[in-house]
Amino acid sequence: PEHQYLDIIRHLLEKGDKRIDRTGVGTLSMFGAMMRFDLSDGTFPVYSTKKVFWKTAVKEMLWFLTGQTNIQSLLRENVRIWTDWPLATYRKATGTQISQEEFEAKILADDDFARQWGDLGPVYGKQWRRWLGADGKEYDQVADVIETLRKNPSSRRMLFHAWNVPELGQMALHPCHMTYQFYAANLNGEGQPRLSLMVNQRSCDIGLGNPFNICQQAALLAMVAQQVDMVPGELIWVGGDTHLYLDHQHLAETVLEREPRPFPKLRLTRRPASIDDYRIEDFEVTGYDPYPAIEAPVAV
Ligand code: THF
Repeated sequence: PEHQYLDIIRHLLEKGDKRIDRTGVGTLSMFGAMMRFDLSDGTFPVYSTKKVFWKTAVKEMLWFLTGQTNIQSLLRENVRIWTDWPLATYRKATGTQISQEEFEAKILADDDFARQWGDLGPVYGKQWRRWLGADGKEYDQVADVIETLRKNPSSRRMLFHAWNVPELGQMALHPCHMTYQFYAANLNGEGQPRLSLMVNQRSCDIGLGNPFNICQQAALLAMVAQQVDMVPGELIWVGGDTHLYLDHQHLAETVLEREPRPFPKLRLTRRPASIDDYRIEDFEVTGYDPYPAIEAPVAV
């Protein structure tokens, strides 16, 4: 199953279209990629060919689910993957060369500073949980999907979306993983229904972002399935502009030299009362045996 990931990387190295992207770093790019992971036996798709910090990725997903968009709450969980964007804004606005550590310390210590400089705008969490309609109402798309899964699980309308066109300009970054669509099967059969999730991602950093996205999306599927008394089925991931940053070629070559090991297993250790009540301690991952981590810079 991890071969799907390695095949995309190999394809990008061999046939990727070389271009200069928004960040100026440059990429090898392809359009249209798909991976499918069968999670029905408890598989947790965390790649082995480089160490993936799956707890950080799952914490990011839990942060999306809170509806928050300020990096302060992420930093409290010691997740630093979103700092670069507010940091770049702060440096540009103030003309100072404050270090990342110093900036993060200020965000943590000073709520006013965090309000002014730590917010990413109406990114994922806001759109998922509090999409502001033209009617002035806020829409909780995640709660709606869960309700539909309980009441009408054969529905073809079970999805949430982050691409809120009028608000794109206020976001620190346009949504990369955009739509999350759910599908329930085996509704009349023996045993529990099987819940699958398809994610559409318009833009994918295959070296850094994708390993995070895949395991956090599997974690989301596990949580939603548990909440609606189903078992996880498949995670289907579809990528639009799928690219390898030119400064990630060492990462690409290293993972291709490594023989993938079996995926670990995920077990949720309790059944929280709602989708809002999960904590990182609820995720028990066994059998994860990765090769060493590979450092790579993130393009901002
Ligand atoms: N921008 C770019 N260029 N790539 C991305 O993957 C990306 N994201 C989010 C928003 N913009 C993006 C940010 N997500 C790491 C992982 C995910 C990120 C950003 C950075 C990262 O540096 N991971 C390292 C270290 C992890 C750690 O320090 O805990 C790693 O080795 O995995 C895609 O959603």
